[in-house]
Order: sequence, then C-alpha cells, then structure tokens
Amino acid sequence: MIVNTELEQKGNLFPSEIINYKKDIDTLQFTTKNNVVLQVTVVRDSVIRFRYSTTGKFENDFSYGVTIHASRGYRFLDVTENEKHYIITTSKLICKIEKQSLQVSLFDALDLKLINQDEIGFHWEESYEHGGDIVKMSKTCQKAESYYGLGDKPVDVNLKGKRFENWATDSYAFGKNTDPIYKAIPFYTALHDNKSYGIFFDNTFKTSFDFAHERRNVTSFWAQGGEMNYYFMYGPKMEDVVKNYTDLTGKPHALPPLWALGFHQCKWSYYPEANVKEVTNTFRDLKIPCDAIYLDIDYMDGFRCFTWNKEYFPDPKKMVKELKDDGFKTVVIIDPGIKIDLEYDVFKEGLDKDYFCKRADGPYMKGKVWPGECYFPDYTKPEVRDWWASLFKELIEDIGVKGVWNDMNEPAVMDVPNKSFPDDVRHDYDGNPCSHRKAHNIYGTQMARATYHGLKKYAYPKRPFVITRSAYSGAQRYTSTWMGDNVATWEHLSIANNQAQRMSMSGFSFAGSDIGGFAEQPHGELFARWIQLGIFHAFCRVHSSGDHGDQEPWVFGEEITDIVRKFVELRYQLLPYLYTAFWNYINYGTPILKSLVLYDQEDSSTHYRSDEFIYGEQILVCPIQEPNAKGRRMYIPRGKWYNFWTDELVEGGREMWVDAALESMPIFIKEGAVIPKYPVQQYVGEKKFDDITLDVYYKEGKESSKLYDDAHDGYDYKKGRFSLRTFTVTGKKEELIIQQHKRGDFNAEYNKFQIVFHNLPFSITSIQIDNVEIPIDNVNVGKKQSILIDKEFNELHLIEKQLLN
Ligand code: MIG
Repeated sequence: MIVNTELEQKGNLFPSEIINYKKDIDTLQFTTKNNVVLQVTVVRDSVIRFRYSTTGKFENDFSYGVTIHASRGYRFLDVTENEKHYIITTSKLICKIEKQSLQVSLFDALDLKLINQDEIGFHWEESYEHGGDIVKMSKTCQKAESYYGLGDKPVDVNLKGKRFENWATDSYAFGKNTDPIYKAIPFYTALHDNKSYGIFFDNTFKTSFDFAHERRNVTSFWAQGGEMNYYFMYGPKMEDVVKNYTDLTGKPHALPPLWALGFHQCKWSYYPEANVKEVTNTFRDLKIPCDAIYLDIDYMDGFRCFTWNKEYFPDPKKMVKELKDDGFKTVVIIDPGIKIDLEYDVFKEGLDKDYFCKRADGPYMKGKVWPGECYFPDYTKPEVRDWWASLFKELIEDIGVKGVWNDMNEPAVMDVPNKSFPDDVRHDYDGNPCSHRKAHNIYGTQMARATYHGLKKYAYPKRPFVITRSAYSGAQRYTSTWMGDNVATWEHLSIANNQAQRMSMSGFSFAGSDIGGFAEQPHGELFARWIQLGIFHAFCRVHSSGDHGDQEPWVFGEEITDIVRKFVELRYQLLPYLYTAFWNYINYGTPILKSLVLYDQEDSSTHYRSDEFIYGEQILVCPIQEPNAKGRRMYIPRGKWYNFWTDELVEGGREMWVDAALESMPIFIKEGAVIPKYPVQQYVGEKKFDDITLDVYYKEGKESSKLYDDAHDGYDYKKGRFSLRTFTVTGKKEELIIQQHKRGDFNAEYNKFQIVFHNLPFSITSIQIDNVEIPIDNVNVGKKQSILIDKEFNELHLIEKQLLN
C-alpha cells in the first residue's frame, strides 16, 4: 500500500456554490467555486443522469452498463432559475438544484410532490491509497420509504434497514445475508407515497449502498473510485421504473430458443459418456420432460477449455448428435482460466497475441484454478473478445453444442485470501486502461458477452444460449444466469425465491437457482418443493456438486418422482405463457417475475411481502418453504383469483390459508385470464399438435391476455414472422365474449384452440362464432365446458338464452 503521508487528511469534502452554468441541448453543466462540476443530462422525460467531477474535468464517457440501444429524447425541457435554485422541468419531472450547495431535489411534474431529495448530496473523500476519490451520495429517506432491487442479494425482498456492497465474489455455500456474492447490480427501486423511482449508480468500482441502516432517515451510496455517476428514473409505477432501467441497460438481444425455457439437468459432473446417456435415457423412460443436459469441467482434457477428455468422451460429435436425436441439447461449461501449457494451442495463441491480463509492472496475472496455474484473457479488450468468440467455432459449429455455461468469472482464483485478482492487475476496459479495482465487477459480463458473440455466430441461424455466474448491470443483454453455489436447505429455497424475484426486478429475468441446492443433498420433500418453485423461474435447472449423492428427479423414490413429473409437465404446458412473458420482457423490459409490491404498490400490505410473486401477468405463485406443510398462509393481492387446482374463486386483498399438500402448491389465476397451454411433450418440438388449449377464467367484466408465438428458434421473428394474439374477455351474467386481435404473419402449425371455460356461471344455450350461430352440440358439456374452434376466430360469443314462457 502506497500512502502519501505528506498529504493533508481532509476527510469529507463538499461542493461549494455554483458560479457558472451552461446548457448544451440536453446537457446542463454547473460549476462550483471549488471546481466541482455537476453535469445533468435529460435522457428521457422520466430519466435524468447526474454526473459529478471534483477536478473540473470528466473521464472519458464510457459505460459497459448502458446500451447504445437505450431510448433517448424528451417531449419537454425547460430550465429556469430563481434566487436559490436552477429548475429543470420535463414533462414528468422537476429537478431543483440548489445554488449554494449543489443539492438536488426531484418532484413529480404533475402533482408537484417531492420524490427524492439529497441529504448532504454529493460529497467525496480523496483516496490517499489509490488516487482519485471515494465518491459519495446521500439522500433523505422519506417517511415509510421502501427499497427493492440490487440483483442477487440473498435477503428478503424489501431492502430497508440494510447495507450492501457490490464486489463480485465466488461464494460457495453462501447464506442468508451473505454480502457480497456473485453479482454487482448497482440499481435499486424505491417507493413512498405511492410513487416509485429508481437509481442506477453506473460505477464498476466496489460500490456500497445503505438503505436507512446507519441513519434511519438517510439512504446513501458510494464507490471506492471512479465518478459519482447515476441515473434517476421515475415511474411513478414501479413497473415503469424497472422498464426504464431495463431499457437503459438493455433487454436481451434475442429471444431464447424455446428449448432453453424447458427443464435442464446438470451435475458436477456427468461423465463418462455412458453416464450422460444413462441420465438422459432415464428421463425418457420415466417420461419426465427435459431439454438440456450439462457437462461440467470433467468433460475437458485436464480442465483445458475447448478440449475434450477423449477417454470419457471418445467421440463428442457423435454423442452430441445422439443426444440431439433424443431431444437433448448439450450445454458445456467454459471457465476463464487458461492453463499455462505451451503444448496447448489456446494458451499458445493467447500468449502470442498478448491477450492475457498482466500485473501493474508487467508480468502476467497468474492464478490457480481447476487446471492448475492459469493466465486469464482480458475480456475488456475488444480484440480479445473477438478471439474468444472465435474459439467456439468447433464446439458449436462442428460438434453441435447448443449452449455454453460461463463459471468462475467473478473472476475466481483459488488459494488466495481475496479469492480473485490482486487490485493492481491491468485491463484495457475498451480503450480506457484501468486497474482491476475498476474492471473486477464487469469481468464476468465481458466474458459472457464474448461467449455470446461466439455462439451467435456459430450457432447461426439458431439462437445462442449462454449462462453466466457473475454479472454487472447490462449482462442480461447477452446471457441467462444462475445464483451460484447455494445449499440444500429450506432456508436456501426461500433465498432462491427472493433472489429470482430480485433479479427480475433488477432487469434480469432470465435467472434461476440450482434446484435442490448445490452443496449437500436435499431430502425428497425439499427437492419436490424446490422443483415447484423452480418451474416458475425463467431459467429452470437442477444442479448439484455431486459429492453428496445424486440429485436426479428419480433418486428420491416414486412419490417424489411423480410429483416432479407433474410439475415439470406443468412447466411444459405453460411454455407458451412463459414465452409470451419473455417476449414482453425483451420488448418492453417487463419483468417476468413481479414481487407483489411491483404488482400492486398502492396496497401497502405488499411492501414487505417476500414469498408470493406474480409469474408473467396473470399467475400468482407462492412456494411452500417449510417441511411437513399441508398448506400455508399467504397474501392474495387485490382482485379476484381462481385457485388453479380447484377453480375456487377467492377475493384478494387479504392473507389466507391455502391447502397445499406435497403434491400441490399455491397457484392462482387472475380472473378473466386466458392461459395458453401446450400438450405435454418430453422436449420442445417433440410433438406436432393440431390444437392448443386456452383456459378461460370467467370474469364479470373485462380482462385481456396475450399470446406470442413464432418459430421458437432462429431470427425470422425479427422480420415479422411472429404472431401476437390479444384475447379480450368480456363477461356478463348470462354472456361471455372473447375477442381476438392478431398481429404479425407467423402461422403456427396448430389450427385450433381448445377453449376451456372455467367457472361459467351459466349454461351455454347459444354460440356464435364471428356472428354465425353454430350448433350447440359442438360444446362438450361437463364440469368444464369447452369448445374446439379455428384459431383465427375474431369473436366467440356464448349466451344463455332465457326461455320465454
Ligand atoms: O470451484 O465447475 O458454481 O456450478 O459445478 C467450483 C464446478 C467450480 C462452481 C459453480 C458450479 C460448478 C463448479 N464450479
């Protein structure tokens, strides 16, 4: 540590009064007497960026977090000043900047109410150790304000009263409240007085957040270096805050192939080939649907990336093909550590081309990981990313691997106390050279990004599939993710539930946990309960460390196998529903999982709920998180909901007991919903079907639902080959109308919808399709009435005709 003791220890420093102001289109610049500059950029009417410099000069404006595709432009912008303030007004926000202190306050432009206000606001401390500043921001915590987001933090949904750090860390067997863990997502959403806003602190150094923990009325965030650079995003609806953040940091570049939304089976490790086949064959024998099988590090030759252990896997291409013929996509792990071995061509090439990270004074960054001593590519250099992408040619194009799993990319290093690179390691940072202190948190994302580009290129015309462990804001553009090395305990089941909700509300919906737990072995009951939760996560994979016993769905006895099958089948039935939610996510940034607070922020009972969540738009789920449960108490949000299993209609806005023995779990459907369902398949694309089911849940009133579809892989959907159907249900006492509106010119293989009516309060006596009366005997009358109808109908009208006599 180099400390210049000659320097004066100044402590916290603060901006003084503004002496200069200038405006350049959407960017305003305020300079204080002590040479602090605040740059305010109006990104959109509801998104304002604040950037501070303490030297009068800004760094090169470069961000890995913000996408070039982010929406920009505002409808209205006006700047005025009075004695005390500069006042910036957009159509959504009013931002006041105090001339004396540079303190900022933000108001709703419509009702003029306060949204957010600096406490001290921006201040800083000079960093004697590293140079530059420790940059700090403090805000007043408003009355009854709550906080959400921040990525993978393993805590309850509401962050109020807690303090966190963002420093991507390999965290084997982390626990509740362990901090930090694998990801660094410096974004949170706040809520008070029915107004929600978000703050994205786009700084890749180690960042910290304090949500009224140290001082009850103050929320603050700070970083160990770099700039105070944050985006303020206004809702007032929380869902719009999350959408704004997702727009800014990016939606996934493409829809996943539909198979990637199927069920995945993984273990450390399945080998040799015969063992892999035994597992996949058992899935088919027992008729448990599954789409993907994973190969962990033992498939490689001495853990050398892009090689195969030929003893375990003598003919990978043949095996991958046979698995494919049986409906399994092969996903393989690729780590960042490249074994130091002059006989190994990837290492040789990386060395020759100077692609590996180096220490500050020149030598290579050497670290021990699975292969032994390794060097590590500097993925923050565009040339290195291109090279890395090119390494996937053989795996993907020739061997036929369909997905790649990036692990250890925090980056993780073994046998060193800080578990990672030393701070002095140098990185290119896309032409903004810096030390590891700045590059650490985005290292994993840049690796996943390079991997994604490799898959995109060599899998073409199919869609790529990547999964990463570490991530910074924006990683969702390239990859899915999992939560790392959890443990087979009931507490971890609830952590997984909270993490998935939190990730989804942090712009990263394609996420899931190691189902059943990575470390230790679950009891059958825990495994079954975890499957029940996992089928409602966009990424659904069983994984375990393998050293505590097996974790395939059938190892816990027949009862558990049957329960697992039942729920995995449900996932496969609901695939069109999930795919539609995914489409909604990549188009609008709508989170696939919604904590109840995001679903209904006006209802203050939701602000501290952690267990229940909305899956997609219309399904309410609440996992059982305790042993021996026959059910549980849960909060049903406002509105009316159908119990999925019994069709019983319940009125929400209250907590209630819901029965859920082991073969069941609390699931509710919003009244008026139209839920699309596929027939059960063993893997995506196994069957061609003539019709799909639409479950219609009667409502007195109106509700609309969507169904998105396309070829389930490839890119034709980007050229208009998709179909987006909107079903509007209008229910009256003796009548039900379903209108369909279709957009896009994709024509699915199936021709008909089997429409199943739930809870119709009348018996059907007359049916009209597109205004033509059809014979009533087309309707199956039973407990559930249903009708088979051409998929291109415009309007279906069911009537109970009162007989006059
Ligand atoms: O040091 O590849 O989180 O999913 O199975 C452990 C072996 C390395 C950690 C990952 C885990 C994976 C394991 N890896």
